[in-house]
Formats: sequence, structure tokens, C-alpha cells
Amino acid sequence: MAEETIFSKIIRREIPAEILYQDELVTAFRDIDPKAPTHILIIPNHLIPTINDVKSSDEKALGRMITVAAKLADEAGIAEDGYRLVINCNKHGGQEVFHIHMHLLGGDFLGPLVT
Ligand code: DGP
Repeated sequence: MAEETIFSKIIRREIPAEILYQDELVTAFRDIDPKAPTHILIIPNHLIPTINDVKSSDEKALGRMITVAAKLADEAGIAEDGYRLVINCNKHGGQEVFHIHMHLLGGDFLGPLVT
């Protein structure tokens, strides 16, 4: 059984976060340490530690994460200029919180690589 992270507390609203969207499958909130003018995290409500742990039963939530990313990008006014969606996995990917999260980054030219 995987250990909960701080993101489970955000989903349950036990600790503060600027939640922009929540439904029965996913939650989206602003990153505490933004790396771009718009930096939002979109996560499944159930705990999946890394992309390596994804099962076919997770596909609905993972698909919803992309749908919500597009909606939030549109609402943020960054859809036309463009943005980047990133999911880091484990040490070499730079993952720090072991509850899958999709970074939505935009609002400026991001360059060829994400750090
Ligand atoms: P990653 O390196 O892909 O695991 O990204 C983790 C992101 O999570 C990082 O950009 C900072 C963000 N983060 C960590 N703790 C919190 C928190 O308590 N609240 C919010 N809003 N974001 C957090």
C-alpha cells in the first residue's frame, strides 16, 4: 500500500491550496513554487505513486487530467500561444512528490527543456 503524500491532504482540503478545479476523478491547484507565469498541478484523486504504477483502471482519471488541463489552459488565456504538460517519474525524471501530477506550464516562452 503506497503512502499518502501532501497531495492527498490538498484533495481533502485539509491543508490550504489554491484549488482551481475538482471533480470526482481529479483535482487541480496552483503549484506552490511556480516555474512559469501559469503553473498548475493536475492530479488524480486516488493515489498513484508514479507513472510506473499506472493500471488500465486508471485510464479514466488520466484522460480527465488532460481534458482538465486543456480547460484550465483556456481559462488562463494561454491556449493559443501554447503551454507544456509534464509528468515527472522517479529520480531521473525529477519527481519529488509520489502522487502522480501533471504540470501545466505556460504564460511565457518555455524554451526547449523543462528543469
Ligand atoms: P515534481 O518535481 O514533479 O514531483 O513536482 C512537485 C511539485 O509539487 C513542485 O513543483 C512543487 C509542488 N508542491 C510540493 N508541495 C506542494 C504543496 O504543499 N502545495 C502545492 N500547491 N504545491 C506543492
